[in-house]
Amino acid sequence: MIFKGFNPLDDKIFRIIDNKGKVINKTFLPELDDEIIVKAYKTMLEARVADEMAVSYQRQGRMYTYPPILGQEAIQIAAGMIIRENDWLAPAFREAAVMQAKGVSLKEIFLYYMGNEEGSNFSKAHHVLPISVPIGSQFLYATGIGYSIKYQQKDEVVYPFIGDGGTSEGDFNEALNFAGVWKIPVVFTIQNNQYAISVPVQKQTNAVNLASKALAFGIPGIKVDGNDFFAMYVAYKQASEYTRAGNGPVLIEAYTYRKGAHTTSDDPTKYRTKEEEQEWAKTDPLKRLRLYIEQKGIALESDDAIIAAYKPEVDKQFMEAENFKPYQLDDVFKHMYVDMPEDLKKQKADYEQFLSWKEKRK
Ligand SMILES: Cc1ncc(C[n+]2csc(CCOP(=O)(O)OP(=O)(O)O)c2C)c(N)n1
Ligand SMILES: [Mg+2]
Repeated sequence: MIFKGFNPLDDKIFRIIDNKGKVINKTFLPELDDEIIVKAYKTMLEARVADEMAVSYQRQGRMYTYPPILGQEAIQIAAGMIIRENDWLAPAFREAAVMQAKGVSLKEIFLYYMGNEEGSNFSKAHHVLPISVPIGSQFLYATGIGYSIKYQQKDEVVYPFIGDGGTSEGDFNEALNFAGVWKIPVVFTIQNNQYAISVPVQKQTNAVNLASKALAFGIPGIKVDGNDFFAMYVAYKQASEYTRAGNGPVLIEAYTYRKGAHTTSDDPTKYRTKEEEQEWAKTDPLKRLRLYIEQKGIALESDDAIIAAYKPEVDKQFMEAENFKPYQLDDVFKHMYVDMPEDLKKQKADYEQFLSWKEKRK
């Protein structure tokens, strides 16, 4: 068990390949077939292509907002390889790649960021909660689901995701406490991308690292190099086996870097330096895995070829989202209450008035 050898208080990081793709921790290198490694790399690159295109569509004014996952691909693709069909995914909002691994379509993700209710209706995905923008809330849903799994003695695991900033929320701490007490089957992931919008993680906590938060709740925690695909894969594999066997929850701090902006409304040049970005660029998860693959002599197409083959698919999904029927105004209001409260009725009337004003202005 990697969790035994890595006490979070020692602030060691679990890593298998270095920035040059060289194996530095052979004991833990997973035995994966070449095709699986190639597929993981291609999926990571495809996630990056979709992400960059999403930012571009938003810049063209065709989507309201988008939170890029750029730089965080290894975590999400590794998780996607371990999460089973019947397991549960409880995402925050920076999880587009792991959501796709679980069956959510790009079209649905685009619809969501176009403000269409149908973007939360994952037609082919099983056991995926909607995107959660209120920071931390998904951790409580995850523990509730985990408790019911344990109660019903089902063979399922819950995978909630949160950011470094989210760990300061009460929800995060309550969820870990509850999960620890009841030994429920949850693998908690913190994507520590070093920032909560403009707040650096150093101002988020005085703890030695975020994995150490597990100790207060009596559960295993581990800090993993989130830009090392193999390390993330092994961490998820062992964490899922541990929790599936009835041992209770696990906390994984995936140490990474948000290479892009917080969302398309943010400008990171206002609060971080070029030097810092260049330093982190050396740890890029795709670059590292490609170097590993090349050194092993495994055949792999060029990035250009993979990108060219995938771009039309992203465009197709985007066009489908763009041409999707507009949602009914009623849908926005009617699903929460059996009897709509007065303030909602007023909001609806005001909005209808606004729409008719807009229509007349044309
Ligand atoms: C309860 C709540 N408070 C504040 C916000 C505004 N907000 C949106 S994202 C964000 C920062 C999140 O940072 P982090 O948890 O590190 O996740 P990241 O965006 O880096 O993935 C904040 C404060 C919110 N959405 N919900
Ligand atoms: Mg963050």
